[in-house]
Amino acid sequence: MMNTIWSDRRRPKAPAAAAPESAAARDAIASARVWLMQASRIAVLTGAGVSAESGVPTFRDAQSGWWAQFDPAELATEEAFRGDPERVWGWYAFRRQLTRDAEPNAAHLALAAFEARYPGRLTLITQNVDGLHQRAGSAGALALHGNLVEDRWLDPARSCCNKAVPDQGQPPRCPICGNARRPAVVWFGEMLPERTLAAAQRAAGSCDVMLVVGTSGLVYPAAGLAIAASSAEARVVIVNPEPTELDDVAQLLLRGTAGQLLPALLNF
Ligand code: BJW
Repeated sequence: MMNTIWSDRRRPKAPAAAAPESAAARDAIASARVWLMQASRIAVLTGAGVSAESGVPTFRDAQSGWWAQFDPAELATEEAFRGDPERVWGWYAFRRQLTRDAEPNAAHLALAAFEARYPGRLTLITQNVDGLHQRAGSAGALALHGNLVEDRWLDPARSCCNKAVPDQGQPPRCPICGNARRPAVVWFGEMLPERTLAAAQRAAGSCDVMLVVGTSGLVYPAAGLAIAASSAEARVVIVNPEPTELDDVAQLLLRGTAGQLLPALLNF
């Protein structure tokens, strides 16, 4: 079994592009603010980019993303875990520590403050497993892809599976049947939590405005929520320093970072 020491060997992240200061950019931000002020229901779909300014790596950014260094098929599938549990468990243990050391940034805090100011007006849907929205105060965030700090049984628990014995570097196992604990996240090919996804679909289908923040829009069914919102006549606003797969469904593209733009959009 390969004994991997996880370290951060990715190249340093290039500085994010500053929010454009042009008159057109200012007008676009002003338009988005008006839409948000007028909206009774706002849905926000976030991805890894919203945590980038907290120092948590994204998946697909060309130099700094996890998939620039590792093959997702070897780390983010059940097959990978069964094939090399020590390697996958080690990667998650490394990421758990990394996110424990991270703090919510201005984007997480702006969303949480808005929810506190206008209870029930904003539904936060996140693909992130890092818990930073929740730590910022967004307790009701709909976490589509699970939670990095929790784990669960790999196979349906049997009557003997009530104790997991830790094992150096390996996932803890039931001492009787060998069932293993695995991270409580959603890997490729796995179903999303049914009720959470249904609540997200309801929010997407009934919102007046959807903000799509810090996601490449490549992963389904999460990306389909922006398409559903657009089909239901919501205004879709994308906040991202780079182009995304969802740009075609957006009415406004705000090219800047989440930490710069969300406080400016939501401070009313
Ligand atoms: C900034 C910034 C700053 C940088 N500010 N922005 C329909 C069509 C095609 C394929 C499928 C389909 N339906 C299902 C599939 C298969 C698959 C899929 O979507 N594959 C595609 C890749 C092609 N989906 C699934 O398997 C899902 N399950 C499912 O559908 O079950 C039913 C089913 C099963 C089998 C067959 C068919 C149906 C499950 C998906 C689970 C995704 N899991 C992961 C790992 C979670 C655990 C972990 O963390 O380890 O979730 S993969 C990874 O991608 C993670 C993320 O949540 C997810 C999305 O990534 P995200 O957040 O968009 O990050 P990036 O890195 O891609 O983008 C970051 C963005 O931020 C960039 O745009 C930057 O520019 C930007 N950014 N700094 C703002 N400061």
